[in-house]
Amino acid sequence: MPDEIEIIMPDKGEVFDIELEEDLLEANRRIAEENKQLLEKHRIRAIDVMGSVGSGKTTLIEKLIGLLKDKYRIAVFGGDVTTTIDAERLRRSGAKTLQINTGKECHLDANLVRKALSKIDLNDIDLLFIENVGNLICPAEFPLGTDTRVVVISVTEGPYTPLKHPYIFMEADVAVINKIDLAEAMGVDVDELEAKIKKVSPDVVVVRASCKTGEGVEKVAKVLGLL
Ligand SMILES: Nc1nc2c(ncn2[C@@H]2O[C@H](COP(=O)(O)OP(=O)(O)OP(=O)(O)O)[C@@H](O)[C@H]2O)c(=O)[nH]1
Ligand SMILES: [Mg+2]
Repeated sequence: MPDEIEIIMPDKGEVFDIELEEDLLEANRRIAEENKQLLEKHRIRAIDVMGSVGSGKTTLIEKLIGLLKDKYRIAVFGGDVTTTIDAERLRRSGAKTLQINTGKECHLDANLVRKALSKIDLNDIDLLFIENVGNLICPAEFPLGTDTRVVVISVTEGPYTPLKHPYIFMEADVAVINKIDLAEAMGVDVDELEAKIKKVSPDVVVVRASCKTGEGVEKVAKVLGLL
């Protein structure tokens, strides 16, 4: 039997302690800044992977780990509401994995990430992927202290995602259009989808991928400056 996956959860009342502060978002930003400084001090690249439910976040991270595990010492925090399904998958890819369960929150926050950071040896890793909870709204408002934010959308969400959820694209440095192998079946024009992303967020770097086949994953690693 493999070791049990370690689970980080808010202590009873902990979420409310932060909410009692005047400005929840400001409190989150402050802790995110502390996380960022801590990560910088240890020279750790940290990447927040956001996107809707089922867009391919875990698959992308799995593929990136496969590509990069000989070059970097990699850790992953898997954010999810209650399960360890993703953490089990990610651990099989060969990275040190920790699950962060939010309980019922629809996003990770800097406080939970700070807790998770305190559980790993920061001298032992170079690269940290944080899979956020599948959601296109809430994670945008809660930076975690990573140096880079990636949003993964898939063609199976249809052609309107960037217009309906502009904020997550405005927050992201890189947008991955995933499942391009299914574009034709879905009747989604990938050029148009990319144009919509650029319309709401002109500076975001867009990469097309099929994380299932691996197409485009190397390009994602390159634009992240990891290859
Ligand atoms: N056809 C196709 N399927 C894909 C691709 N990427 C991921 N999938 C499939 O899409 C499903 C969801 O992928 P995940 O990687 O679990 O998605 P996720 O964003 O991590 O999902 P949550 O964590 O539940 O939000 C799985 O069945 C994957 O095999 C792709 O490029 N093409
Ligand atoms: Mg996942």
